[in-house]
Amino acid sequence: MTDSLISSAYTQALEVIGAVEPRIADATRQELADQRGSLKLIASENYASPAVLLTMGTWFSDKYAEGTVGHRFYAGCQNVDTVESLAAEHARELFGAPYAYVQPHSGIDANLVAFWSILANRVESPYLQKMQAKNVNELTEADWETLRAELGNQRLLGMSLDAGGHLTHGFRPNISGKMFHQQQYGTDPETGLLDYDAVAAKAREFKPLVLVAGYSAYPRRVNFAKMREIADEVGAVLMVDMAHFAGLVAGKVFTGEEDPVPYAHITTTTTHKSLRGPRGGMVLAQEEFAADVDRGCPMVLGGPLSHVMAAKAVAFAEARQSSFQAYAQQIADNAQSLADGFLKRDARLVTGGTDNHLVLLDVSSFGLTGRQAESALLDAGVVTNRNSIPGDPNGAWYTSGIRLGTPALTTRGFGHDEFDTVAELIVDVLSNTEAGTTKAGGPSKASYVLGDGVAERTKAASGELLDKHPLYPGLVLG
Ligand code: DSN
Repeated sequence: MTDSLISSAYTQALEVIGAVEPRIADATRQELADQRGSLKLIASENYASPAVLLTMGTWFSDKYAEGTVGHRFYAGCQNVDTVESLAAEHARELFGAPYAYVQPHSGIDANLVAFWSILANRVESPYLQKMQAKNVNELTEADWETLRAELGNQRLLGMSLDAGGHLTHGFRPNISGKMFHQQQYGTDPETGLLDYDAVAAKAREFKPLVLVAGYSAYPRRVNFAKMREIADEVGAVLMVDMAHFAGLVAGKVFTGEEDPVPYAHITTTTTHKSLRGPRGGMVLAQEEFAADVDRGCPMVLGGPLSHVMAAKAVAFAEARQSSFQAYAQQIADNAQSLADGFLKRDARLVTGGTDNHLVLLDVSSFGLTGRQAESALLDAGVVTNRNSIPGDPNGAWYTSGIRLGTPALTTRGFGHDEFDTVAELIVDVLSNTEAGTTKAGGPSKASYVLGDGVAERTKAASGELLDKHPLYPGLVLG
C-alpha cells in the first residue's frame, strides 16, 4: 500500500467523521500527534500497521455472529465464517497450536474463557454434564445449588501481582481471586527470579486444579517445561497467559522450553502487545480442550467483534512474514540495551536486568514513588506506567516501580543507541525530581517537583530521536 493511499484514506475518513462529530475527528488527529511526539514505553502497547487499523473500520462491525464457525445463532454469517476461519488458521500456523479461538475481546475475556473451559472439562460433575448435554430443564434449584458449590470450590495457583503476575491470575480483588480458592507464588526475595522448587512445593501442598504461568511485569523468561512438570505432578491444568510476550513467541525468540504453546494445556494472549495486532484476545488449546473453548461465545462472551477478528487475521499474516522475526529479536535486544543503559548509570532494576521485552525500574532509590516518577516522566514526554515491585511498600496504587517496554519504539526503528539515550533521559528526569509534600506539609506519595528546564531539555533530546524514526512516516493528514 502506498503512502499516498494511506494518507488519503485517513484524511477522507476523518472528513466523514468530522462532518458528524468534529470533536471526535479532532481528538483522533490529536491522538496521532501525541503518539508521534512522545516516547511510548508502556510495555503492553505498540503501533499496529495501517493495514491492521484499516481492517477494523468496516461493516463487519455491524454483524452479529454469536456461536462459532458453521454453528451460529444468527443467519447470514458466511463472511464472518471466512474471517474467523482465516484468523484461526493463521494463528494455528503461527504458534504451532492444534486449536485457536480468536473471538475473545480482550485478555481478561480470554482468561475467563480458559477458566470456564477448564472447569467444564475437568470438574467431575453430573450436573455439569447434564448442562453440557443441554438437558438444563431437568435441573432443579437444588441441582443448581450443588453445581455452584462444585464449580465454586476449585483451586487456582498463580503468580502474585507484585511479583509480576496479572490481576486475572488469582489476585484477590479480581473475579479470578473470588471464583477460585486461590494461592499465589512469588519470586525469590534475594534475586527476584522465579524459584521453580518453591512453586512446586506450593503446588504439592495446595493441589490446584489450575496452575497459571505467565506475567505482565516479570522481566525474565519462564521455563514452561518445568511449569508443566509441576502441573503434571499435582494433576493440575497448566494455563499460560502469554499476552505480554506473544510477539516473542511468534517471532521465534522464545523457542524450546521458553515457548509455552507445546507445554500448556491452554495458552491465552492478547493480540495488541508485542504481537502488534488489533486490540483483542485469543485462546490456543490442546485438542482435549478445544470443544469447551469453542463454547466461549455465548457461554462467557458476547457476540464476536468480526471487524477485529478480520484485523487479527491481517496481523497474524504479517507476523508470519520473516521480517517479524527480525522485529521480535530487536525487541529483546533493545530491552537489553535499555537495561544496560540503566545499570551503567547506577539505577536499580528488579532481577538486575532483563531477558525479554521489559525492564522494571525500582524508583525508590531516587526517593520517589512509582506514581511520582510516572507523572514527572509524562511531563517530560516519556509515557510509562507505574508498577508494583516485589514486596512493594507502596501498594498497587502508588507503587515503587516503573515498567518500561521496548515493542512500540522498536516498531518505530529505535535500536541500541536510541535506547541507551532513553535510559539517560529517564535517569536525568528522575534524578531531577523531588518528592512533594501534602497540604498539611507531610511527605506525599503523589505530588512531586520537577527541576527547572528538565522537561524542556528531555523533550528536545527525545524529539531528535523521534524525528529520526517517525511514526507512520508516509501518513500525512490533509
Ligand atoms: N493492561 C495490561 C498491561 O499493561 O500489562 C494488562 O492488563
